[in-house]
Amino acid sequence: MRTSRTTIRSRTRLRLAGALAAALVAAGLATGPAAQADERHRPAPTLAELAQRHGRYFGSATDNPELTDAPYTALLGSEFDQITPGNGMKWYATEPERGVFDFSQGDEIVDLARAHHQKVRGHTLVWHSQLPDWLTGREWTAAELRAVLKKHIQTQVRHYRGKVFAWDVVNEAFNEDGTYRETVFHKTLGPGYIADALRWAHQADPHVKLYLNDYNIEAIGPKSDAYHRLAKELRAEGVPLHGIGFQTHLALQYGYPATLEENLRRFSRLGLDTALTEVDVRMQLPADETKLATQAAWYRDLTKACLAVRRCVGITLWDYTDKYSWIPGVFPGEGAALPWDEQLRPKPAYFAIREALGGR
Ligand code: 9MR
Repeated sequence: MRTSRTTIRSRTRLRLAGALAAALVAAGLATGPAAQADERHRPAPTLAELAQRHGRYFGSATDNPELTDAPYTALLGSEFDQITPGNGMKWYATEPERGVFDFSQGDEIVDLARAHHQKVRGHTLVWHSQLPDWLTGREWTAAELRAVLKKHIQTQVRHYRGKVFAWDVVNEAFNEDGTYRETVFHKTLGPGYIADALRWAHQADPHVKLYLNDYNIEAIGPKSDAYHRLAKELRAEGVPLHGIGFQTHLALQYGYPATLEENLRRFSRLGLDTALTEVDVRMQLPADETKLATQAAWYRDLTKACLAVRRCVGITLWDYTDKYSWIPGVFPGEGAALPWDEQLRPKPAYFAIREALGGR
């Protein structure tokens, strides 16, 4: 087929006009009925996109057994820009026998996150819970346990170097009254195990952000005071601590932590990042409209608290759907804690988060 010069020229003109129109629409400059219709049909920005406008991430925990649920992983992959493995990077999973490492569960989640351009928070290196039997089933001398702890931390941090942007290095180190929790690590090594753990992790990956993480520290009180004191000391000694993770497992029956924003701010003033790392807001079942509305207000308020504090870097839900929440298994009669229900339908809390992030 012969094509004349005029046809080529007019095709080029058409193509240019199309490109120009697309650019105008993208820049929000196009007006008229067509552009307005386009605006109406544009998919709503995700929580991640809304959070990014504030320089924050919006993430969710997930767990390996759930990854076969396709509708679940579709939302996980599209709505969030950060993933935290709920269990897959814990000690029992990664070093099931002394010196024998298995990173398959964590790797599966890292691979999934990479496929969706999501970043990963590493959770967790040192915790008194979910430890392997070989560690809990015998006594250790301080020298032995130090060697075990150092090897565990450094092997795991090295494996995930460049793949996770932050680590919960020590999880849940304090009691409610602000005294040290009597864990195998504290009992055997003394409180210095925390500074050591941070230093060892830093040696293994000098770029990754290192956090201490705990629950019931959202409000100002004895437990968060203990973290404030420790963080100040560690910073003064030059120990590589970069952030504090506020798990934020809230429950309607205990009231909203009204000092959250002020608390986040006092940690920022120490030069630390903060993050809401395991957010859920549980209630006594059955859920009803009033409880769901209160829950939505709490999600709105905690999101706003993080946005109000410059160094609060992001928010992570402890999974995003009631279908996979840990709450009913641990607190019988309680649940409905997440912004999506068991059928993956968004609840009032989801819309409240959107609104707090400036979306509609
Ligand atoms: O979500 C985790 C759940 O699947 C486990 O059964 C549970 C065991 O304690 O741990 C859950 O995650 C915890 C997290 O690692 C640390 N903070 C408290 C979380 C809820 O227990």
